[in-house]
Amino acid sequence: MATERTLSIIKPDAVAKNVIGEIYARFERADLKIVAAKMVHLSREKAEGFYAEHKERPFFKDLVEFMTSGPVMIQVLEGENAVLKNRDLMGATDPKKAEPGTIRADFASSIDANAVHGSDAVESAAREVSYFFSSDEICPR
Ligand code: RTP
Ligand code: MG
Repeated sequence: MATERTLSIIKPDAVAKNVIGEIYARFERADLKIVAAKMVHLSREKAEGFYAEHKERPFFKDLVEFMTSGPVMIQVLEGENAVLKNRDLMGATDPKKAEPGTIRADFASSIDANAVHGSDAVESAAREVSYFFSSDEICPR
């Protein structure tokens, strides 16, 4: 297995619930290292650009509205198989369908307010990491 990087976002609902540390602890327990992090209140333009692949979907407007409703915590996770490992920790998009013990099962309240984002492939991870971080903001260790 290869060392990978993936982009993770703790969404406004989970930041508002004050569970950043609890979610970080899950990353650490799974041997994912946080190699970059920033808290940001996304602008509409930045959120629309991030979710551009979904711009024709019926939920796009609500998604952008939600992602700009409060600050988010954005991090780059590094480790073996990081992309899939983070998706497993997150659980299904709809928290009602998420496995018990996953981040979304434990902290999300709806398919919109679903606590976290994680890149879905190595290719999208590279694009998403560079969308938010310059190379000098990433600290491999
Ligand atoms: P994410 O990109 O946020 O990690 O979530 P995901 O891969 O599990 O889901 P994706 O299909 O990429 O959708 C992005 C976000 O859009 C919202 N969504 N709403 N109402 C709906 O049917 C619906 N479908 C997706 C979710 O908040 C999802 O996280
Ligand atoms: Mg996605």
